[in-house]
Amino acid sequence: MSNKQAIIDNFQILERYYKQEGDRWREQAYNRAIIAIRGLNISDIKNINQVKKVPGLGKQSVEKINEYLETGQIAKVEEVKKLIVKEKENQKNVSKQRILGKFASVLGAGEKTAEKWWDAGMRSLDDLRKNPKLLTHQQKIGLKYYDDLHTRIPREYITTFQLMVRYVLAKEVGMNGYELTVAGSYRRGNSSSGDIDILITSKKLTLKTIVDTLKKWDIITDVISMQKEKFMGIAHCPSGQYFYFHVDIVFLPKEQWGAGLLWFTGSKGFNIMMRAK
Ligand code: DCP
Ligand code: CA
Repeated sequence: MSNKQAIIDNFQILERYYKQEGDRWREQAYNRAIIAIRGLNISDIKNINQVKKVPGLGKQSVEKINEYLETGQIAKVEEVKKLIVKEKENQKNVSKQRILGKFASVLGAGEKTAEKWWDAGMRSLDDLRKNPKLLTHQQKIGLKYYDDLHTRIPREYITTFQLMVRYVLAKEVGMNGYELTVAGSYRRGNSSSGDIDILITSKKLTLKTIVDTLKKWDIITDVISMQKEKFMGIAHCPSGQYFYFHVDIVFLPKEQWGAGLLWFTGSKGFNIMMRAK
């Protein structure tokens, strides 16, 4: 490589470094110097006298060129090179962390799953959606409703939803056939909630018949898991079908109602304190 090109390369490193440091004055000085060297009407720089008194080349730049001609490198460039590489790696790490964070926020995923997806070459939620083989049933649902599931549910919406569920269940077994309470943060009076937690007890209904009824009315759209006493899934208001949310239904025998209500109302921190006592 000619000295001329090598000096341009070195000055480009300095320009980038000072840009990174926010030193606009030096950044521009090296930018002007690069333009000046490129514009020189000589094929190479062999002697420092060739670049003295060139418009655009300040004292500092001439000194650096001299240093290069005498030693074959510029100390400042060697020093900042590593810092620039580090900054690049840093940016890479930041974006990797951002993607891992997003992956871990998918319903049913955690830090380990996020790492696994990263290692499989996944870099976005859309990459995941195109690779269903990497996903569990729950994660598929998490991706399908990703934005909705990360939107808080307004209190008024939960109130309306609850009325609708009460109406539908009353159609099945009458008003006195069951007891229902929305617990969780809603029962604690919060103005919005992350999901809807419903507690039900009934002598006439089972959890299965409740879920089947809500499915039939197009209120429950997806089942995440179904156990004897607990349902987890996705629901929406059929009239407002563009917003889907997470619903947990806990079904309890009447004699466990009080304890269940206490547990399911929380908060989590309060429950931990209570258990400690
Ligand atoms: N709960 C608990 N221990 C846990 C998780 C939950 O005791 N590890 C109880 C207390 C919670 C209730 O279950 O209040 C409902 O759990 P949620 O995760 O739905 O929490 P919240 O309803 O309190 O808040 P959010 O508005 O985020 O849904
Ligand atoms: Ca909740």
